[in-house]
Amino acid sequence: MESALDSAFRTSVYASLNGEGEGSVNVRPGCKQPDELAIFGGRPLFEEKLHVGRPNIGDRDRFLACVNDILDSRWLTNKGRYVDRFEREIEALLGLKHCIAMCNGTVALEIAVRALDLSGEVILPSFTFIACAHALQWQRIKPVFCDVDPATHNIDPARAADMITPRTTGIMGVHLWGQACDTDALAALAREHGLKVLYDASHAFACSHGGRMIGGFGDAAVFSFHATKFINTLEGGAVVTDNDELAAKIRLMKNFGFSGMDNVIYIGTNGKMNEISAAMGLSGIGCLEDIVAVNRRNYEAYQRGLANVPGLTVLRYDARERQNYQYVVTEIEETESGLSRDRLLEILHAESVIARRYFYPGCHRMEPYRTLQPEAGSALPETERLCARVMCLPTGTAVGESDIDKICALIASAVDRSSEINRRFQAHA
Ligand code: T4K
Repeated sequence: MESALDSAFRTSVYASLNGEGEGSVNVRPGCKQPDELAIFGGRPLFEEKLHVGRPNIGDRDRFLACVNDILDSRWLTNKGRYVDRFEREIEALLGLKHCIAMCNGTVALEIAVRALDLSGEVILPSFTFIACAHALQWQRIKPVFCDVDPATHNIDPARAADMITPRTTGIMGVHLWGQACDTDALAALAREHGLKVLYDASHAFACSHGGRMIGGFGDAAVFSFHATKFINTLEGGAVVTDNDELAAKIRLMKNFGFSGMDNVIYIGTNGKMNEISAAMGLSGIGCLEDIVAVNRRNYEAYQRGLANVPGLTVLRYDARERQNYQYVVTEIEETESGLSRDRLLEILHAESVIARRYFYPGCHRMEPYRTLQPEAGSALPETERLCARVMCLPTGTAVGESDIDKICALIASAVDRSSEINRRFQAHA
């Protein structure tokens, strides 16, 4: 039975969530008293875990029909029809001359780095997935970690300029969360210093910048089509470019350097995408607008639901651009919310809401970089700040609007009772 106090508390939380005054009688599912929280022994809000990065499945029937066709044809990989169609559809969608599909985004990055003849030092953000740094270090290129713009979370061109040395050969910008880097400033920097620009556009498939599709900036760009990405090929990636020569080199490199049967003319590796992956990607592209619509609906539900929570902001997307809304990125300012990001994360995880601290703790704090570059953090104050504040919330086609309402109400009620929650944490410690 709910006590009068519980009921008054729920009412006040609901009212504060909706900016209403006293007297509201609504109770919002998800609101919890501290002693109802799963972290303190209560029943979790969700029976099944809600994940960040639950795959978007696309058109299942179309996919399964393609799989049957692939099996019937007994053509599973190596210059197959589905990979070819996948590449052409991406070229058309992005308005680019070349898409070279690969087995994953990391290999695509490695091949692009090599095809661009990068060496010595390459400047990139630390606030990104570790694959970016590894793709360089793997080829004995030093990743030079650069700070980010706190508003966009993307590489800060002014800080990048400070990090250029005679050994610098390129810049790897990452269009984080689907939002473009400052491509004009980076292009100007690259021109001035004779550098190559490679973009990691893994988060930015089907997003635009200044009305142009992302993928068309820099010397080349890389996409990831991992299961967790907006469009997935189970595992997969691609390099896109308008440069014919570079594209030809990359095509050789991803297929052992083969140019026709029995004829190897270049050093290469095996970066090929298989046919079933391409079929999965095609079924996703066929549903692209539907997936965007669900992501956008979810994003807007979070925005509404969290609008009045003190100390919590949801990263805004530029409504003038095409967005995929694949990530719901929040920042938590503990001095206002009363709860640290990590405490809130613990609370959410106990409730089966598996929010993620992307990209904690920053590449520079992971091996081998932590050992190789122990001082790197001193040049990365914004990165360090973001690593302690950012939390991504579950979204995608596996998450419903009512789930989001509950998650928002839960967060709001936890922030509302932060002092008591903190006392309980201390008592349990
Ligand atoms: N550049 C950037 C900026 C990237 O974000 C990434 C990858 C890359 C490059 C490299 O591209 P790939 O080589 O991966 O194509 C995940 C992904 O593994 C990784 O692909 C992704 N970025 C990164 C942001 O997230 P983890 O360590 O968080 O993965 P994991 O296994 O914890 O999965 C994330 C969540 O997704 C889980 O909470 C559960 C859910 N999930 C995952 C899979 C695989 C599912 O529900 N179903 C699934 O099948 O790195």
